[in-house]
Amino acid sequence: MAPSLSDLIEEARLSARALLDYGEHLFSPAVRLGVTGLSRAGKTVFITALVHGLTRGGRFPVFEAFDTGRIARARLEPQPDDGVPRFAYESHLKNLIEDRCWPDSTVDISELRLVIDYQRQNGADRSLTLDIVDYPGEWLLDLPLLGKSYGQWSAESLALSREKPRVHLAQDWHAQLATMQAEAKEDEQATLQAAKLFTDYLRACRDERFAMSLLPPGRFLMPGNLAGSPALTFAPLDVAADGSAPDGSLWAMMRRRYEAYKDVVVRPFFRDHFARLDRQIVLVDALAAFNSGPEALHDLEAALTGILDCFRIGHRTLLSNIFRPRIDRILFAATKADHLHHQSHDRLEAVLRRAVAKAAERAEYAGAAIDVVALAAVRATREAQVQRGREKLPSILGTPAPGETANGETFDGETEVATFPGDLPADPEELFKGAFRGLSSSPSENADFRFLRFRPPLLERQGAEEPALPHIRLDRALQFLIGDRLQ
Ligand SMILES: Nc1nc2c(ncn2[C@@H]2O[C@H](COP(=O)(O)OP(=O)(O)OP(=O)(O)O)[C@@H](O)[C@H]2O)c(=O)[nH]1
Ligand SMILES: [Mg+2]
Repeated sequence: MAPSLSDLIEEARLSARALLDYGEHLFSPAVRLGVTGLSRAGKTVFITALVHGLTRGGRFPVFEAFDTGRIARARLEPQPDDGVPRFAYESHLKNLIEDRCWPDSTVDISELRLVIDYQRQNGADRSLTLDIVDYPGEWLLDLPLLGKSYGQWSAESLALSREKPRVHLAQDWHAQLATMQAEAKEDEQATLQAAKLFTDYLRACRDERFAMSLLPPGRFLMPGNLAGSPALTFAPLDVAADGSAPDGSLWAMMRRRYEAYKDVVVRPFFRDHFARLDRQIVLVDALAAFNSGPEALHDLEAALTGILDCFRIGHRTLLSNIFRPRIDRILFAATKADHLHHQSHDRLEAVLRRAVAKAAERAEYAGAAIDVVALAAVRATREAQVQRGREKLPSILGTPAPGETANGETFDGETEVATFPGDLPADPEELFKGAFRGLSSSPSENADFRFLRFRPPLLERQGAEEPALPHIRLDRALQFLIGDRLQ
């Protein structure tokens, strides 16, 4: 297909930006690390723990440059991108350490600059600038829309909404859809109604019981300052994927707005943020999918495939040799591993590896190295063996957040309890075959997994020193993401 004028302009902008970044990097080595994941995956906690560990001296035995003492210090510098909010590190850290509560949900992109002074293996002193960019995974899942027409997107969205368990949640929207004539005259009120019912359906899919992951367009559930604008007021119609819309029709209006969404939301994100990343970590809350049931796990798998495809999208949609998407390392991390006994940590990793396996082959082909890890950026639990009858069960100890309930008991946020969250199977295939029960199909007492939300850990202070935050495998993530840049 011949490139359109807008593709060419887009490419020229990208090339100019890439050259500018390249010029800056010539003089001081830099890495732009993207941290993404769907809502509540653990992005804010991950970045806070990572920055705290590097600047205040965490325990990172597997992060070689740190462990061997070659890192002299790491310090925060002013956030360099004038149009992007600074990551509110200090207030997130206060939440975790002083208040012992988790930081609030963040809906926008934010950025933080960390400079690491280190000694090269040959003895020379150097500094590495690490720009950390926190952005919603929902924005990433929008990138595939760039390659889809309104008709294709409508057909795919409708097909997905007719699968279980989505079809039950889509009833109201489907009923309204059946009353709309795509070729009739454009109608603002019908479109508003359709967009509202479609958004309600997406929101219901995201609910904890169903924990669906694949819900584009991402801004429908996090509209920010675009709420109510035409670019966010459209919905799928039951039209032929390759059909043509009559002028002035409802169909033409929906299609125009879908294209506006790509122009106003998706392209700027691709150009200003995604295309500038060097490394990427994708955080995944696999436990939320286990909690919900087999359909949520399959949906997560589809979302991860969609995410990995994004890392190849530049190769297909951009033309020049000057600019290439630069991401050369992608780490998939299952977060909140502290909810499981350590015997299950490798198993959690195996589930994630299985979920990204097929898509990973394709991305590796496109030039990026991929790895998988199960981690807890902040470890909120300890381990214990609990006697139940004759059996000793490997359990975890933690302080459930106030209001959490288990076996009819509601916790006050002060008492520590031992729980048995459930074991993951040795063979991940068992989960993918659907051999487990979750909240989407059973009452909570029959679900195979039960994860309580714990408060952040109580830390012991020694003198005025700020205590290190305990973690699980955060150092392995660091080694993969930046270890090679500190050689
Ligand atoms: N136990 C434990 N819980 C965690 C950890 N990381 C995140 N959580 C839990 O997951 C929730 C979401 O974490 P955030 O870091 O706010 O997630 P996010 O991806 O930034 O979420 P949004 O800003 O809403 O997109 C927290 O409120 C905690 O309950 C962890 O390492 N251990
Ligand atoms: Mg956040």
